[in-house]
Parts: sequence; structure tokens; C-alpha cells
Amino acid sequence: MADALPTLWHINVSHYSEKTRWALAWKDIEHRRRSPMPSSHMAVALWLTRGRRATFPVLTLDGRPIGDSTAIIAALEERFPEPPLYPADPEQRRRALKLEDFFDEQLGPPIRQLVWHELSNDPRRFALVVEQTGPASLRRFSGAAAQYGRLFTRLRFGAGSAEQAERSRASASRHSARRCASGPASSGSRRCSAATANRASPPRPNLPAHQADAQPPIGARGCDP
Ligand SMILES: N[C@@H](CCC(=O)N[C@@H](CS)C(=O)NCC(=O)O)C(=O)O
Repeated sequence: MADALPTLWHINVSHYSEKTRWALAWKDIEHRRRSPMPSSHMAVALWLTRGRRATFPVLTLDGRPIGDSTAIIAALEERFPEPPLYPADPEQRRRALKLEDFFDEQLGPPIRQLVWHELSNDPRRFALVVEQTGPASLRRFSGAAAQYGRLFTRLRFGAGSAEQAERSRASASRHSARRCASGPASSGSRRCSAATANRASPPRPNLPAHQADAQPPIGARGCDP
């Protein structure tokens, strides 16, 4: 039904999914959530988007599947303009979208790889993450699920490779350094630092009752635009 509630197809332990959860919470949009087992989500994403995307999150909105967190937020902004997420001022808006792109495309992938790498070397902690964030049906089998998760993240993201982790570390620091160095000159923004990153970290919105089952955020931190 075209007027059914929006449905967010997401992964609990995913910063891209968290971004869309925050947007939905900020706008207080009533919606449903579905989180199939990570790794099977790629087939679900392909099915939902008729082959266009293999990643989560995907939001179905007014019967239309929207893949990619940036496109999801743009669609939410259009369909539910209040309260806005984008700055009204065109220059501020351009900077906000650029910053979004920077985190999504430059910093997100190497940091994700590093997180999986660290977890991959710490099976106990990996199992804990599965227990705390995996689909409820899997939690009883968290040991086996963690083993499967380690295998999947090794194959998909090179989580087991120290060389890949080194490349990710170098890429993340190179991109952050470039961003922080060019920020003030190119956009008049403040310099990034641990302090500004922590200050800029968006507060977790108070979730309305229909989102009470939401998972806690996994330590997201922002950087001054
Ligand atoms: N640019 C995409 C990235 C989404 C993404 O990478 N999602 C991960 C989960 S964190 C995924 O589905 N990965 C499957 C894959 O990379 O094949 C977005 O912003 O939504």
C-alpha cells in the first residue's frame, strides 16, 4: 500500500544505518524497522531495489525503495520537511552535504575496515558485538554467528589482513588531515580536534515510543563542518 508506514531496512551495527535512524528520530517519523541477518542483507537490498543496490540501509517510502543513506535523507527531507536537517542557507547546505559525502565516502570505509579488523583479532569481543547487536533470533547462537561474522568480514572487507588495516589507517589519517587542514581556509569552518569532534557529536535524540526497540548507537562521533 502506497500510504503504509515507511520501512527502514537496516543493520544495527552500521554507521550508515545509524545515520538514517538519527534522521528518522530527529524528524519523529513513525516507521517500521527490519533487520535481516547481516550478509543476507545484500540479497534483500538487491531484491528491494530490483537489482540497483546491494547495501543497507534501504528505506521504502510511499512504496518506493530508496537505497543509500544520503539519498534516504534527501528523500526524508523532501517528504517530511519539518524539522529540517539541511541548513536553509545555500552555502551552509553545500558545506553540510560535502561533509556528509566526506564521512560517507572517504572516512567511513577505512574506519569500518579498521573496526572489523580489530574485532576480527578479538573473537570474544566480536561475539559480544553479535550478541548485543545481531538479530534477536541469532543471539542464542552468538558463538557460531560470531564465527560466521568473522569469516564474512574477512572475505568482504579484508578484516583479517594486517596490510589492509595499515592501508585503511593511512587512508583515514590522510583524509582527516587533508580535511582538517583545508577546512578553515576553504570554508571558514573551525579546525577539527578531539575536542571539537566530541562537541560536534550529535546528541542521541530521545526516541519516541515506536522506536523504543532501537539499539544504542555504536559510538558515533562527528567533526566540525
Ligand atoms: N554509501 C552507502 C554505503 C552503505 C554500506 O556500505 N552499507 C553496508 C553496511 S554498513 C553494506 O550494506 N555493505 C554490504 C557491501 O558492502 O557489500 C550508504 O550511505 O548507504
